[in-house]
Amino acid sequence: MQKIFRIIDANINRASEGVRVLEDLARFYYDDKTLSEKLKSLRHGIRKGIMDYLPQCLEERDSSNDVGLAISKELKVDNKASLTELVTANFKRLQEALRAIEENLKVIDKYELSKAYEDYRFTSYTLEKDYFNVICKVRKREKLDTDFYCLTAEEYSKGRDNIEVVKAMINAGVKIIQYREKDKKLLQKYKECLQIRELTSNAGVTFIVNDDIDIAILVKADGIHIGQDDLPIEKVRELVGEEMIIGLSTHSPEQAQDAIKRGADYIGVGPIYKTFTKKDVCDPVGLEYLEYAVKNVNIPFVAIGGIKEDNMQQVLHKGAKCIAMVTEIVGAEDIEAKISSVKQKLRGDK
Ligand code: 3NM
Repeated sequence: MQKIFRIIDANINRASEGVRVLEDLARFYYDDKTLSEKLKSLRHGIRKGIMDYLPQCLEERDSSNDVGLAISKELKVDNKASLTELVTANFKRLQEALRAIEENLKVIDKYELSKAYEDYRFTSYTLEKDYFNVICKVRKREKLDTDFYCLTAEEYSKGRDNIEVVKAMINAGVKIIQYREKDKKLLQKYKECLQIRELTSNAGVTFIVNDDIDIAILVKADGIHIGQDDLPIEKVRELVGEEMIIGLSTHSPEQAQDAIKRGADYIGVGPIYKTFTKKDVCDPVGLEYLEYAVKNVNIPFVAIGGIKEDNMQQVLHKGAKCIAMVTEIVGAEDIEAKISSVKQKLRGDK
């Protein structure tokens, strides 16, 4: 029975090493204090729990004669294609090791201690979910990390269709495009979104669908943008999951705070100036609400509504990090040239 300690020892190491990989990623890559602290405490617990039996564990340790080592060296299944896979693999390693410790402690009548390792296993399931949410949040922030946001509006596009307009936006280097069509039939919108999804995916451009949650899910858009009169954010989140970006149009400080509390990933702040593009929108909130947002909104936000090449400097001077334009872009004679000129101003070039 002493040899059971060899299994326990191997699995204590396996579990602790797995946690260490997760902890370092949480700490140095994802910069998440809460997660790294929880993982650290778990790692200490796993190591400490077995301290009384450390002599037996070390006595039975015989790593150089481990028959599993040669097999493991030849296997390529542990190549890590992505950070998510790395995280998942290490949580699985941790959970399997904890289960092995748990079962083997029972074999040698350490029932109480076995229960402690069962608790650690359950802690790890919760942490895995928390970890996944942190990864989603970071990914979504990366997808929203741009200073210029474009939207479609076929009726103002000078006879060009949305696909042509989107191609021009992509060619000009736009990093976020929202499909916004209020009066088209659902099937038509779905077909256009399918095409735009392919174009944006190929170009690494973030694609957001306005209003239609079903279309956003079906075409695997990066995000959904909704308004104040649409379904509550929490319910939209239930439908689209953690990975999808949810954006919400807001028109006042109260709406901004409410959106943050409810889990919006970004908000629209507007209309900054008079706009004729959004039919049912309130009067301009001017630069005042934007000033509030710059000081108090701690999630990404995009200034929108009546913004043109010739008034964008005012918006930037107020501190907006990202601006959106609809008619100024889709209605331009030469969309690519217009975007290029706007981007120059965003960079601060003359
Ligand atoms: N949302 P343009 S204003 C889609 O205030 C949209 O939430 C707004 O179009 C808001 O750049 C707007 O042509 C229309 O003025 C913006």
